[in-house]
Amino acid sequence: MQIKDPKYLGSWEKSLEMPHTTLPEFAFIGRSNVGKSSLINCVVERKELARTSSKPGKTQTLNLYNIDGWMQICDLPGYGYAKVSKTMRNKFSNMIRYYLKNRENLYALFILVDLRIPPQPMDIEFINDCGMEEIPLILVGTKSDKLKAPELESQVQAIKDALSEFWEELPPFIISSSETKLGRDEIWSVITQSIQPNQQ
Ligand SMILES: Nc1nc2c(ncn2[C@@H]2O[C@H](COP(=O)(O)OP(=O)(O)O)[C@@H](O)[C@H]2O)c(=O)[nH]1
Ligand SMILES: [Mg+2]
Repeated sequence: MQIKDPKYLGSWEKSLEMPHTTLPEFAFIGRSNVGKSSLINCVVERKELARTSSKPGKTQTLNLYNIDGWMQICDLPGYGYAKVSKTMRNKFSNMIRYYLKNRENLYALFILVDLRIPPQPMDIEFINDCGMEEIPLILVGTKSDKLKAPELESQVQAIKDALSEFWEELPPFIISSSETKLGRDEIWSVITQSIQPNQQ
């Protein structure tokens, strides 16, 4: 995918106030520090479109990007960062829940999980909740460059095992790295396929 002109449209605290559009939108979410900003930058091939930060929990808004006029990316706040107060966490989850339930042009949600650590209950819970809500989702394992092949395989399996209690058929799983660009093409093919399922 050639990206010509990705644009940051702005940040919103309420999804209701986000600009309405019929352009297909794809959202990205994960725990703080999972590598979400890095992955979005990797996907759109820009170094600093989504700001990467070493300070977890900084992103507290819904950030919107228009990609070459044909689709949008929504960068959702990281869920469950421990150093944010409980009220803030609730506010985040309400904001996220509202967006996911009401954004009419949302095509699919990419849920990022860190491959370096064992499956986190918070991630599993969030993934299961989205499943209950029937939100089309794609799991993306991040930072795969940090693992050797056997470790990678067992981590992916551990995540799948943790989910299989709940899921009859698991959602698609993409292994990614913003360092090596692994998974980038697969993410684009999921996006284009979900916009035009009958093409190719
Ligand atoms: N090795 C490696 N580090 C990564 C990767 N993606 C992100 N990181 C690092 O993980 C930290 C958090 O990344 P960031 O994109 O800001 O995470 P966010 O909080 O989810 O937006 C930063 O120090 C990144 O450099 C990756 O694919 N490989
Ligand atoms: Mg970020």
